[in-house]
Amino acid sequence: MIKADFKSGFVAIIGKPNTGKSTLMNRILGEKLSITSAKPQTTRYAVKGIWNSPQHQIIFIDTPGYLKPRYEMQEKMSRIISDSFKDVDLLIFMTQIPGFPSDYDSEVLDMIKHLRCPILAVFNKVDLVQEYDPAQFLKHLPSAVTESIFVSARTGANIEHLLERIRHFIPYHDPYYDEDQLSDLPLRFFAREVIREAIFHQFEDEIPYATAVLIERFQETPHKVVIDAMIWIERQSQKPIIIGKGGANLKRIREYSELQLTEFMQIPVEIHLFVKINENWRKKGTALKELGFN
Ligand SMILES: Nc1nc2c(ncn2[C@@H]2O[C@H](COP(=O)(O)OP(=O)(O)OP(=O)(O)O)[C@@H](O)[C@H]2O)c(=O)[nH]1
Ligand SMILES: [Mg+2]
Repeated sequence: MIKADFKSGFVAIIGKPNTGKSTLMNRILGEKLSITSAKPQTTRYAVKGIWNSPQHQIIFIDTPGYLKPRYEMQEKMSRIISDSFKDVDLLIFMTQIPGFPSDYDSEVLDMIKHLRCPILAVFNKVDLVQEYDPAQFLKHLPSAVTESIFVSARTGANIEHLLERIRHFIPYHDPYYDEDQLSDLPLRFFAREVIREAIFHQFEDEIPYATAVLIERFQETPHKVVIDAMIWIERQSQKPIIIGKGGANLKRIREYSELQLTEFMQIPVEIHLFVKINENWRKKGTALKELGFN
C-alpha cells in the first residue's frame, strides 16, 4: 500500500572531479556503492544509489566529473552528465571549499543556471579548513542556486542537515523502485568497479586511466561467486607494471577486490584476473561500446 504523503524523486550530483561526489553518495547511503580515490576522474559511469525510508525513496545519481574532452571516452562521460541532469527533481552542485571557485566550478554553474529544477550547492571538505566566511563563497553563486550547505562527506559533518533539505525538495510521488533495492545496476557492474578502484589506489600517473575492466564470467553458486575479469591496458610497456614482480601487483588487485566484494555481497568471492593489450581503446568506438558507453 502506498501512503498518500510518500515522497520520491531523482537527485543528480554533478561537479568537478575529486570534490567528493561519490564519497557523499556513499555517506548518505551508508554503503560503498560508488568507487572513490584521491585521483580525479575515478567515476566513469552514472551510478544510481537508492535511499529508502518509510516516507521517502530518493534516487541519487553520482556522475563522473570530467576533465577536458581529450578522448572519445571523455566526450561520452560528459554526455552521461548532461543526460543525468535533464529529468531530475533536484540537482546537487558539488564543489569543495579549497580552490572555490575554480574555472570548472564557474563552467558548471554557467551550464546549470537556466535549469528549472531546484539546485543545492554543496561545499564539501569543511574538515580541511579551520574557519571560513560563507559569504565569500555564496557571492559567486548565480541566483538559480536555491540553497547552499557546507559539509564534510568524509567526517559526516552536516550530512543529516543536507539530507533533511534534500527530502524537502523531493516531490510527492510513489516509489520508483522496490524498497529493498540499493541500486539499479547489476552485481557484475560493482565487481568491475571494485577492480577499477583497486587499480586507482595502487598505481600512479597514467595507468589508472589507461585501464578498463571487463567481467567475462560472473558465476553464482550456492557457496561462492566466481568472477573472471579482463583488464585492458593500452600498451605493451604497461603490462609489466600492472602485473608486477612475480605477479605481485595483480595479486594485490585480486585480494583487495575479493575482500571488498565478499563484504558487499555477503558471500565468498573468488576472482581470476587476466590482462590484455587493447591499443588505444579509449579512442575506439567499438571498445567503448563493449564497456557500456553507448
Ligand atoms: N578531507 C576530505 N576529503 C574528502 C572529503 N570528501 C571526499 N574526500 C576525498 O576526496 C577524494 C575524491 O573523492 P571522490 O568521492 O572520489 O570524488 P569524486 O567527486 O567522486 O571524483 P570523480 O569521480 O573523479 O569525479 C578522495 O580521496 C576522498 O577521500 C571530505 O569531506 N574531506
Ligand atoms: Mg566519483
